[in-house]
Amino acid sequence: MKPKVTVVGAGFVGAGVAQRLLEKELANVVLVDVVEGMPQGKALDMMESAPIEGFSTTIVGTNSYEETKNSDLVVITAGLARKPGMSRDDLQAKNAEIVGGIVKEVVSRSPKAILIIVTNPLDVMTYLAWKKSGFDHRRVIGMAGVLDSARYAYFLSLDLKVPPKEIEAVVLGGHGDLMVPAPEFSKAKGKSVTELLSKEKIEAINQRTRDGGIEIVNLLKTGSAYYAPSSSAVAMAEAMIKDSGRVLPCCVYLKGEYGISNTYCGVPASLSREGVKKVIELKLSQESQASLKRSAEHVREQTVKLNL
Ligand code: TXD
Repeated sequence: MKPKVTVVGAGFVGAGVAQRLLEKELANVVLVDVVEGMPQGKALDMMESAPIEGFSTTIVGTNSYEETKNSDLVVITAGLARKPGMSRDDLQAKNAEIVGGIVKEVVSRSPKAILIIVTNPLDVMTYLAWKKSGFDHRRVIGMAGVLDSARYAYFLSLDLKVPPKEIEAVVLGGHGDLMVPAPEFSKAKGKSVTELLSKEKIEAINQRTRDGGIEIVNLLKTGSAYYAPSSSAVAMAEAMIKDSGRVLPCCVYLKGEYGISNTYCGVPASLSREGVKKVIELKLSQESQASLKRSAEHVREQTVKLNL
């Protein structure tokens, strides 16, 4: 039997996640949104592509949580997205209300599920979802590092003139302006980028990566990115569904790893059907380690504002 995945929020990212899960035949999907008719319409439209794409997985769209019962995985993408001039932190109060309410609905019906949080501000929303769910922290994971690392890899590929898939890139830290691209762990065809590019060039690419989200917001003007974000969430879901142990940068709860405690923050983790199997501790340069701590501190300051 295929796993059951609930996607909450049938907007740009949620619909993309649902479509990729279906087309990769990873799971049967329940797509939930508050807007009447919208998740039903998108689900029907996706099912009508099944004869063309040839997938045998199914999707149901709904405005209620009844159909979500006994999901193996729940991806939460509901909430406001940024518009030009907004930071991710500006979304916090409203999205905390939305995500808190959704977590209550899903965990009572799917007590064994793993939660993947996508809504911004990502690290704070993941902490909130963990607290509200009462789940073991290994089963509540945020998506940001896969996306930030993919952006970093793409920007590096442009300068190095190497196909993006041949680049390994690592971005750590919170999903915000203080994220930490780690060139010392980023490679092109197995060679460290620190040997291939000048310091100045690397710093320019690091900065474009930190600004990767707002670059797209400013182009789109009415919302934020969704193609790469939906790919990223599905890469995490795939690792867990296939119990592959794949190491991906994810927002996870830290208990002393990297010298950081009692906060969610982005670091590489191996993913399995249990959720986070293991946090991978890289030996960072002093500079990256200090930046990671600063980024985690910012997440903690923002999290405190929720008064959980
Ligand atoms: O790296 C990352 N984690 C991110 C995060 C990358 C891209 C987008 N990121 C964030 O995801 C973004 O800042 C937003 O907070 C979310 C969703 O972004 P998306 O682009 O999909 O926003 P949309 O298209 O506006 O969709 C949001 C949907 C919309 O259909 C609403 O009706 C719905 O959420 N919504 C709800 N659904 C269910 N239940 C409730 N309460 C609810 N409230 C709104």
